[in-house]
Amino acid sequence: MPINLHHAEIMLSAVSKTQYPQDDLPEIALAGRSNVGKSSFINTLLNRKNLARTSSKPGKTQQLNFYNIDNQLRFVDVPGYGYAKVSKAERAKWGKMIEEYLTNRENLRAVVSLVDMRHEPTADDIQMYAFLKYYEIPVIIVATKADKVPRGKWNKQESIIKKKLGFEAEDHFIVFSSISKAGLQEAWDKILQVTGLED
Ligand SMILES: Nc1nc2c(ncn2[C@@H]2O[C@H](COP(=O)(O)OP(=O)(O)OP(=O)(O)O)[C@@H](O)[C@H]2O)c(=O)[nH]1
Ligand SMILES: [Mg+2]
Repeated sequence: MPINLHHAEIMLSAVSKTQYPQDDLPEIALAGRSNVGKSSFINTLLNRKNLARTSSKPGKTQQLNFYNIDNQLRFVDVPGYGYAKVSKAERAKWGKMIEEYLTNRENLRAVVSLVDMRHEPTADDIQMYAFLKYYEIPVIIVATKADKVPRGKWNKQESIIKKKLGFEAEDHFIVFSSISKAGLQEAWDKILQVTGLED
């Protein structure tokens, strides 16, 4: 059954597992540093301007936001890491929230891990990828903001990012832009594949 993207809405926000949706819809979580473009990725895939709240102010998303898509799958927008102006206590709370979700959630099919295509992955990016590999969670690396990188440099940036992350061939790598929509079809193809929704 094709997915009707018009039937997408925020379902709930949660900080701990008692608040998660209690059904068995497949979930795709979005991880990445603050301001990398997680919420923009969701909006681009759903062809909406502002369903997932985006902002030029980093650290805006503070909870796990569950987006229901046509009662067939969910995107889970995870608060970004690496935002400097966050207290130690808040960071610890954040870590606990993310870990609880990523390590226990049966609905989770894959994590879309976003990195900024213009730069080398940060220490946090590398740690996140290692964490996901450790827990054997399938990863889709999305190198975003590709509109800011000249096409002639795409291959080089991809190699640099893969090397720094220790990228494993079993995972998927997509060059993406919320502005140019590069990688949009590839992202959907992969998501439908890992959620078992492709026809
Ligand atoms: N040029 C360009 N800008 C982008 C792209 N994706 C996101 N942005 C911009 O980057 C900023 C942050 O985007 P968000 O989608 O809010 O980032 P986020 O990862 O959800 O941030 P937090 O919720 O704070 O963790 C916004 O100003 C977006 O317009 C992209 O593909 N290209
Ligand atoms: Mg966000």
